[in-house]
Amino acid sequence: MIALHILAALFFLGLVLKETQAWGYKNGILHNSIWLEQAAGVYHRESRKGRYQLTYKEAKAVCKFEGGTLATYDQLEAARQIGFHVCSAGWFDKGRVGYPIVKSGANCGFGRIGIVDYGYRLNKSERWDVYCYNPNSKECGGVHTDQQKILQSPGYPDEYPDEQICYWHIRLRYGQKIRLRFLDFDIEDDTDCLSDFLEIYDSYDDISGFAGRFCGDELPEDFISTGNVMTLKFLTDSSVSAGGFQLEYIAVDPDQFSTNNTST
Ligand SMILES: *[C@@H]1O[C@H](CO)[C@@H](O)[C@H](O)[C@H]1NC(C)=O
Ligand SMILES: *[C@@H]1O[C@H](CO)[C@@H](O)[C@H](O)[C@H]1NC(C)=O
Ligand SMILES: [Ca+2]
Repeated sequence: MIALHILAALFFLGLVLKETQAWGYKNGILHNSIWLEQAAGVYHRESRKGRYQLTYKEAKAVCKFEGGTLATYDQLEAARQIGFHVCSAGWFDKGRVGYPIVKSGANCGFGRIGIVDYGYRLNKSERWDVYCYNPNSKECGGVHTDQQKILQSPGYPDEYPDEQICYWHIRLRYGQKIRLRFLDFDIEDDTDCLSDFLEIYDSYDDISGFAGRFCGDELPEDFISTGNVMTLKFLTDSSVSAGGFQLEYIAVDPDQFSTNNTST
């Protein structure tokens, strides 16, 4: 019995020591690189029609469409602990509704920090956004944690299909940045890119950190993230396709930040 207690204590101490090395504060947010992989698969989605349009059944379908499931409370909390902050209430596992808040603000989360939890909803016809979990990547979007990778529109180098919704979430190690470089670019062109477009977000969701919307056949400039996460969103409408795009992302380590990237 005593031996067991000692073993348990040693085990716990080992965990604590292992954990502390990986923790760090940045912008007042506690980040933990160990949790990164576990939390990487959590993401927020809204309906194509806009905010707060999904019933519970539709929310489940949205996650399933991308090969995922509704996120559990623990997955959402793990993601929040490493900086996942979204100011929109969404369905998650077992018909619960809430959203993850990292930084308190007057307009969001009632000044609280944590999962703002609306509880288990009795009325599953209510309309909210959704939080999904999918740790695996697929051709159209997915969560990517590799240090370097080529991403491309579905079907590339053939023309992309109509009615696509792809989100690529890139999450690298805490401290790293992400550098995007476009290799090929051809998306149905129109003023304001309303038909088909690729959007870049300097964040882990498609709500904050909007950094640009692109269409046409001009190669967008390289882009470097401010943190270790980035989101790319590719939407196509119901007619007219084009050649699609191919881009490469590369991890930039802290010691490379000072190097100015004037080369292309
Ligand atoms: C459930 O929610 C929907 C959408 O808000 C509403 O139209 C409906 O009346 C609600 N049903 C009940 C039984 O409250
Ligand atoms: C990078 O560019 C900035 C502004 O152009 C300059 O002030 C800085 O010295 C440059 N850093 C290096 C390492 O070349
Ligand atoms: Ca189109």
